[in-house]
Amino acid sequence: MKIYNYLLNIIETKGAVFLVLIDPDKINRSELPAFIYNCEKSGVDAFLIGGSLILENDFELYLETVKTATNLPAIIFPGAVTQVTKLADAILFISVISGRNPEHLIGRHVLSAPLIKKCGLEPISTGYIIVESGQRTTAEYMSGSLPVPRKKSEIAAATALAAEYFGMKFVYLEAGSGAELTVPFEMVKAVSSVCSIPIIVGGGIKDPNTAREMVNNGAKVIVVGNFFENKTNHNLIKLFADAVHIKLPVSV
Ligand code: 1GP
Repeated sequence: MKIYNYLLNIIETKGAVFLVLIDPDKINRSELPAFIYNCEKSGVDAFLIGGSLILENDFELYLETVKTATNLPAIIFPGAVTQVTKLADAILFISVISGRNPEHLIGRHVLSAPLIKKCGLEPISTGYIIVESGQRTTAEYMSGSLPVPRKKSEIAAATALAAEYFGMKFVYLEAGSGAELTVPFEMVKAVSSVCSIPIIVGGGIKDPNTAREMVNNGAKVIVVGNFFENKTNHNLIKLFADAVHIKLPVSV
């Protein structure tokens, strides 16, 4: 529970957590130290490492490079059983609860649970709700599941509540990496009004104001990945962190 408690503590002290998602296929290993240093000094709270489809074949080496570069937690965001390594600090143990595909509801979990135990990794049980976001996303396609329609916030809220009753630790409202449209604010609000477990929101967030608005509507963890895969956006990391950390005064 070490990393989970670390995240809860940040929610308590800073208002919300800012996570940067690093997709090993998108950020070259040689560029990691500089990028991670920049994130760390800009106020990023932890890293998610992974993605729905990863072609980079040395996940272990990638994690080792991340861990050498930072003391911030590296949390696996798994797309496959091959993305389990003891070098990480924790793993989001994700069940795609918006879908009805048994493989992604429980199948992969049965295969990965013994590996996670063997590695001594902290599993953080997460109900993953894929939300319609314009075009079809990799998360949607790879999980073989239908997303929740954008205008059906009540479905997302009922699904999130079911996750809470299952004892899950987080609900993740996911528009998909590089999504055209983010999760609607109304949906974040509807979910946060019925559900007392913290809500992670990610997918298609490209500006600090959107990140802040997600938090204002009840999100407790904001994930940004795609936007920072473009180096010209790296100077904005701090603005995102400041926007997410609503309880902290903005520093210069
Ligand atoms: C994707 O929610 C994450 O799984 C982050 O999305 O890459 O669009 O920021 P982006």
